[in-house]
Amino acid sequence: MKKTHLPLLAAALLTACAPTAKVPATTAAAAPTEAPATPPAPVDWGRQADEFLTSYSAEYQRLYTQSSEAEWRSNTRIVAGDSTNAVATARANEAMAAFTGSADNINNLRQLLEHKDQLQEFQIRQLQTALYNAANSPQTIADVVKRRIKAETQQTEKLYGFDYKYQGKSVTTNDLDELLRKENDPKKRQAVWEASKAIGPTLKDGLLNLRGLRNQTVQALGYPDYFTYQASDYGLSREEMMTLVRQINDELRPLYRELHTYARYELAKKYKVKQVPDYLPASWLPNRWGQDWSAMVDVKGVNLDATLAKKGAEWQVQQAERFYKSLGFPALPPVFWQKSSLYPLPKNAGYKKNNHASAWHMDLNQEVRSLMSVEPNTEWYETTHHELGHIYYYLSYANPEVPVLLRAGANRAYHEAMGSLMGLAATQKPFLVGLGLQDAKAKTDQTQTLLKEALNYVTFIPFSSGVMSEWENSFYADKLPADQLNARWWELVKKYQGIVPPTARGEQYLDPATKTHINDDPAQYYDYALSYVILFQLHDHIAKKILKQDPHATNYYGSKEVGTFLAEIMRPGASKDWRQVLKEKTGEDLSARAMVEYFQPLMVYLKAQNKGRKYTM
Ligand code: X8Z
Ligand code: ZN
Repeated sequence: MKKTHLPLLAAALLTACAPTAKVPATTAAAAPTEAPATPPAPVDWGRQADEFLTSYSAEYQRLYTQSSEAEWRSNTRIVAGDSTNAVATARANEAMAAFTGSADNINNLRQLLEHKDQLQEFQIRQLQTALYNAANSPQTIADVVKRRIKAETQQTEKLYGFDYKYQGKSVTTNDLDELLRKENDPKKRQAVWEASKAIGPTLKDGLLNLRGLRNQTVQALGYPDYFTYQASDYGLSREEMMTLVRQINDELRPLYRELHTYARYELAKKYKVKQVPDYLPASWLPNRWGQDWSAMVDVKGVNLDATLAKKGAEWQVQQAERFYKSLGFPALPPVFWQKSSLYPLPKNAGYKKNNHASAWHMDLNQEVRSLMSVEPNTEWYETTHHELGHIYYYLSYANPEVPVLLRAGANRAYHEAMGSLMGLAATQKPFLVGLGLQDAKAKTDQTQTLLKEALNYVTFIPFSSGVMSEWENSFYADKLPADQLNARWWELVKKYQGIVPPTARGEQYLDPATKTHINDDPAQYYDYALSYVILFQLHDHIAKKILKQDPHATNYYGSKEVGTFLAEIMRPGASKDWRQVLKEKTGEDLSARAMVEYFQPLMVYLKAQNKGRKYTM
């Protein structure tokens, strides 16, 4: 989850743009008998827009900051049975909704946008953003918006207040993830996997309620459903977005098919199962949703986990900052270190916090924080780089050139791509050797390294562009019936990931809801699929054109040129068209070409490994 778009809403009537202030030039013209009247000045729409935006943005930023503060508390201090934070958060979000969704603001925005021909592009962009924000909180249906806000706050509390149990003891999601990476006994693995899904049913009523409220909210401003609303942020229709993610999935499918076959046989061997299953049991994979299988493979001569364990959790965050600094980015502001919540809570804390990593732009200016539960291992090492990508994106566009309303990524996927790119770069051998994190003399097998990467990045695509996007599209746009939620999920998991549950999962479960985004980052998961595609496009360009290195073996560390390249993408925020940014910076349109090319050498190896094996997808 990224906290870039908080619900936007609120209500100041901006006199400069009140309808009365916009007297069309022609209506005041008739006074023929009077002494020579000075001709009425035509309305200066550019100036009207400026005045409106100045006043709107100031109030927006103020309310956004209050909402962030309240949300931060709601996500970092979840006390069972205590509704103090929930009440305060609902209040702050309602205030914001009352402003961004006010009838006056909507009218003013629409009126100004009727005069696009007289406005500048960056004004139009801001007005459109404000109108997009209004659609999440239209005050014409204030009671629905209020109920949505309350329901979202309650869902967050349930989601992150849940007490996971394994073998009778309370465990964290970090504990469950670690067990899924390391446990070798298939029976125990199944129990761990089932423990990780126990939260699902507790979220069902809330999620169904939220579907209705989210759809109803955006319908008031003419969006047919919430999925369409989210896709429109890219300038795409729902159909166009689905076509795009299906195409990405198709392009990676041949490689995924090889990985799937390989994994079935290798894992059957590992778990000493004689009959190789046609579909992978979900509990065999080292991740709760089968979205990242990289822990399956250890590359000889590389043991990043062991290296990181020795360094400790704090070192990882500091190291990620050092990497960004080496490219020319500034040190993180002191407030980041003072106010972030970076590590797991002590067992006896007496409260819980959001267990999923996020980055927060508290005031749309220089106050940034991250919420993580960092432990020293490869997964958190990458996640730390990912979150700092968001943070440096925030800091980059929070500059006087970028108005508050355009302080966002070129699109949401760019925001996700930056830090993931740095995470990839920070695991490549020349980088690790350069920093003394890997023995320069150790021979490492390049194919195994590439396999491990594919098990991370390629396996993610059918999950993100397939399962998650298709399920949310069904859920919000196709009004998936309430008694088919889990059946649809597993139908998609089988079709796209080739994975099946270890035992039947009826409608008494709600496995999609175990993915935090389904609850609190709704109808946007394709952002991550697109971000991987963009990430490989950027990486390809950086490796070949800037560093003149093999994309499989780069070392970005210390390259100011790489830093400049990335900063130039981040600094303008959302003030440029995202397609144009990609074209200008890489010479390419959005495409999986670079990602497919990167993993192409693996195809030969996997085909050889899989020779004589049965393919099932
Ligand atoms: O949710 C995230 C980030 C949010 S800022 C940690 N990610 C996706 C996930 O965990 O499912 C990063 C990649 C995929
Ligand atoms: Zn993110």
